[in-house]
Amino acid sequence: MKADMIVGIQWGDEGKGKIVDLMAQEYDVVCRYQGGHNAGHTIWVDGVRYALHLIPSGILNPKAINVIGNGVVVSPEALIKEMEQFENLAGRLFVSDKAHMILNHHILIDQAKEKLRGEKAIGTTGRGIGPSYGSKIERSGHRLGELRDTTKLATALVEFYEENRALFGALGIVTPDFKTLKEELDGYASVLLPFLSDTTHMVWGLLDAQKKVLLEGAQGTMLDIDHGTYPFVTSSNTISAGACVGLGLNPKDIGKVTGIVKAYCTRVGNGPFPTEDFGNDGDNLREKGKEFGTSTGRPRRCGWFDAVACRYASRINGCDDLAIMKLDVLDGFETIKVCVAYEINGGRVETLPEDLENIVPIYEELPGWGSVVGCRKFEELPETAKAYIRRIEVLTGTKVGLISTSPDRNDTIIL
Ligand code: 2SA
Ligand code: MG
Repeated sequence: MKADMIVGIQWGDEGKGKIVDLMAQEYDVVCRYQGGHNAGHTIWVDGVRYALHLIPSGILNPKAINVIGNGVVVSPEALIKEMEQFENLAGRLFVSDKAHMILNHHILIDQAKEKLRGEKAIGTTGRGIGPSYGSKIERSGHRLGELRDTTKLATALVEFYEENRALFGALGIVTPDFKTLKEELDGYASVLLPFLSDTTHMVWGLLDAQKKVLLEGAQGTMLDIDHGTYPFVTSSNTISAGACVGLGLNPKDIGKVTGIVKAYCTRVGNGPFPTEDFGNDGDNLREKGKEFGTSTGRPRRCGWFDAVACRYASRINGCDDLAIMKLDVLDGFETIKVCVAYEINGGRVETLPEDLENIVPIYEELPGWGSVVGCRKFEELPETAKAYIRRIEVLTGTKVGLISTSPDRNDTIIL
């Protein structure tokens, strides 16, 4: 069996939560492969609110197995807090013992560095994501499996704090004493050790046993550490290829890839955003789309659909189709703009350049519509909304497989 995947196409917050929640009902296994608790979505089930940051969405399907792969950076504290929302996790949640930990100093360094960057701040979520991945790449990180020997781990950490005393001192980070550190790690170990396992062999086994596996991407393509708008990116490979590395799969294990896009664009944090609208349209999109971050509550920057960036993202992820989210947010706009190319130094460019800073989007204007709220069949959409969808398919070279017409799970058009 091959694993299917959903991946963010823009700058995160595309509405992956609704799709994964919808799809998780049909899958036996749901896996996360990158990012950490910088991701986040809220799911309502029978009037109860669940906030998910690290635990895959399959947790709301009582029959599904959930895997946090080696490519995820795990804050033991955040994971434990999230686990407290659920009962009977044994046998339903498995966490790779190779996943790197986000420890206190990573969070403090993340926040201190952002302050030092001043106007050049990336606008991180302040959750220690970058410093934890940094330690991993630099080979000084600590994996969850090390919680099996907390004396050894606490000793290594005290040594590490000592070695970096000058730097940490300048950042106002206090060296914890061995006893406090060991107690903290013992607390993590007592909850998490039963959930640690070799998730790579486990997922292979599940695929071989013909189980349906869903891979759940976090953030979006334009935030990819290699292929996004560096340095204004997150510290992981958010594109589909990241799933191979972050779970121990090979490219042949991957089946259908669905790219999730909003019918317009948003971005939270700093960095280039060609189609950002600073006027009324941007404000309208933010109000109507309730565009405020789930993890940090920050207002999102808003603008029009960028078909150039989407075509690039679709190619790099190998998208079989696109799911267009929040089409209803475009209700009531007289005209809807789509970016079809960029103007760079007076010339027209139709591919994504390395530097997105000094470009002017070239728009095509399409007629708007009254309302698409609650449409559940393509035929029910106003003609101008159908034309918008068809135009996106042509411009991005990717077919649209799903359209969301309200936050309700059922207000979804499957094509
Ligand atoms: P970090 O904290 O190091 O990852 O921040 C680096 C940049 O990445 C951005 N970032 C995000 N942008 C949008 N959504 C994010 N998470 C979603 C949420 C979850 C999702 O709803 O919170 O869609 O999967 C997210 N995470 C990181 C951040 O703003 C910085 O620009
Ligand atoms: Mg989100």
